[in-house]
Amino acid sequence: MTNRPLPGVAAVLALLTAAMAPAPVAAQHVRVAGLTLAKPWTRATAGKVGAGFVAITNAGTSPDRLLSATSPAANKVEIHTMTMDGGIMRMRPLPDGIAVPAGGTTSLAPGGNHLMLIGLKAPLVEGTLVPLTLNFATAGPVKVALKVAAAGAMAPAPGDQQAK
Ligand SMILES: [Cu+2]
Repeated sequence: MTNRPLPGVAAVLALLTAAMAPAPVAAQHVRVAGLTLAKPWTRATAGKVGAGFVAITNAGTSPDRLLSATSPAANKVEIHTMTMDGGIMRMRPLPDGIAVPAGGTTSLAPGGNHLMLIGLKAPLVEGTLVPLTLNFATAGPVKVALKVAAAGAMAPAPGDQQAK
């Protein structure tokens, strides 16, 4: 037995997944260059700022790094971390991005690291999809779509938990 991934199988699966996707931005689970981006989601808001979440798993043997992100739905997207400052949770940008270690998973989730969508051009409506491009040092740009959950949700909608 070997732990090495089978590139041929992964490529075929990626093609099948792409062929079955109903629209380019509808993918809920994206695999590219050894990275799997699972359950990209955000929350409904009528405000100008939103938070984006996704779990990034690196099945490869080399580390990668999420450097930046962009979305046509926002003026800019920052990568943020949450820190405790005198008992108060504060968030601050991570200008160097976030490491995605080889064989590891980097989770962007409520209460921790997240994507900050700043200057939303329209309200985020529950059930819709927000296009987003994640820029990785090695994998390059990866397009995902953030599924909009209810306002204040702490997890993606239940139906998305099984998304593959
Ligand atoms: Cu933030």
